[in-house]
Amino acid sequence: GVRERTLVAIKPDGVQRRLIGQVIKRFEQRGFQLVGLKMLQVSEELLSQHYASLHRKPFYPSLLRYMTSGPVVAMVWEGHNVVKSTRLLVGNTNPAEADPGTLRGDFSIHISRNIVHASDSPEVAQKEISLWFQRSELIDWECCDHGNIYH
Ligand code: YYY
Ligand code: MG
Repeated sequence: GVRERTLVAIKPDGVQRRLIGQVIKRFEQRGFQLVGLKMLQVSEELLSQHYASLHRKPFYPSLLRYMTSGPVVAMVWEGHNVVKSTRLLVGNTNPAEADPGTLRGDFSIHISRNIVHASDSPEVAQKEISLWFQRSELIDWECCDHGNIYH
């Protein structure tokens, strides 16, 4: 539906490199709607839950160090097909495989510094949103251009 939501996080490298505006701009210009936004220093506890499926990967310890190395900007974006569209907009996990025009394809080179996170399915998105945000931090609102973006 039009109310599908996904979690997007600008990772510490994206924040350090002053890419917050560039990332937000791509979602705004597409027509997606922002329903949650905050800057935070992520705890190991949160990350351990967020990346639960990666605990046994060889890169996990360095992923944890990187993701806690500085502040992250977490967002929830809403819209039709937003989970799939966001993955396409963000690009392949490995920037070397990410198409030009995608965030990773335009702003990163190495898999260990790929600037953004995006949920990979609607089910995972719901879990990640409830892990990262309180209900009270998410705003239900209607944008005035809604009728021009949807029929
Ligand atoms: O969802 P996505 O971020 O595109 O990739 P995941 O397979 O979920 O891995 C999460 C995160 O881990 C990835 O964005 C970078 C890091 N990573 C890595 O550093 N080295 C790898 N070989 C694979 C993933
Ligand atoms: Mg993932």
